[in-house]
Amino acid sequence: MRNDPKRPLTHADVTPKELFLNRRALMAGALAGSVAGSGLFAAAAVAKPAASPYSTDAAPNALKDITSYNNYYEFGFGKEDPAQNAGRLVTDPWTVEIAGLVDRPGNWGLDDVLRSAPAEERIYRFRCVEAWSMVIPWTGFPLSALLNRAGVQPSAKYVAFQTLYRPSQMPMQTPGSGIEWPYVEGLRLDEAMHPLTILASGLYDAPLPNQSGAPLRLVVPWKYGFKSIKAVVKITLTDRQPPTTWNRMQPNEYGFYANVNPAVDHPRWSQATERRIGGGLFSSRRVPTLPFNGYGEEVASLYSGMDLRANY
Ligand SMILES: Nc1nc2c(c(=O)[nH]1)N[C@H]1C(S)=C(S)[C@@H](COP(=O)(O)O)O[C@H]1N2
Ligand SMILES: [Mo]
Repeated sequence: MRNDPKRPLTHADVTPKELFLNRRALMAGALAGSVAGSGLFAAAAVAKPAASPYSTDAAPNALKDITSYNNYYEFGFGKEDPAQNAGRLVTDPWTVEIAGLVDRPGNWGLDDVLRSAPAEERIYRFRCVEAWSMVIPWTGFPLSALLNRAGVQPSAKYVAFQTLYRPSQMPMQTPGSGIEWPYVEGLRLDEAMHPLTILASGLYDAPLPNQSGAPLRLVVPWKYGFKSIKAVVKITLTDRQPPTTWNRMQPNEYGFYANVNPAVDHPRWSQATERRIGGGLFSSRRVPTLPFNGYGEEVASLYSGMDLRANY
């Protein structure tokens, strides 16, 4: 599903030009009034990121779709709740603790985290387990670059991720919500090191909006959306498969792997097709769901010999 690596597309190629130029003008205005970060790549989220051969050539959803239809249970269970409520979250300063089986554990400031690699634009298909999908132009860098800087020890087998726990700004983080906070996720180490796996800090060349997981979220495009944990504050290298929020809540419906798989239905609905969000006249059109969300060429080998029905 890759494009020709000799000339990777950016969303400028597939976005109506007028919209794109407008956005650039807005961005320039916003930039003029703000102070860019100080590190080598610290301005990553606001500078024009490099195009990537890993981008799909499918047309990205409009920024409005991407930022008004969200799952972010810390801010409410409705799709419109995050856009309404996430604005109150304070994302600066931000620290990511890197812990566990690494040579250099500690608290890393966001600027330092973003300095791990130059920012790239990654236009990825995004498939929620609820059978809707979008195409999203992230700005990010490979998680592997950060893990390599932290120095992964040979005994590490998994990577655990944790979202911020701050009930004063995340109103659903209460004991009565039915969810055990903070939201946690995990990947096998080889999944975490795969070049498609990114930490995203931006969207459409601008810093990530709060409802999208600012200031830093994971994006794993071949897995159901719930694996792509938002507002990451802790990354732990471990030798044991870590607990994950949705698996803990409904283990028979949501597995640890959660690879997009049209052949394995959710107990309550089919996963064979998906509803592509947005598109005006074409809204609500259903398209076939692809194995590994269309990234099989890149990632299927990670699971050779595994029963993908048992390891859902
Ligand atoms: N911390 C946190 N991360 C989260 C979630 C959440 O509720 N809390 N929802 C997940 C789910 S179910 C999906 S589909 C995606 C949605 O990402 P989006 O709102 O940017 O499309 O975020 C995932 N990451
Ligand atoms: Mo989801």
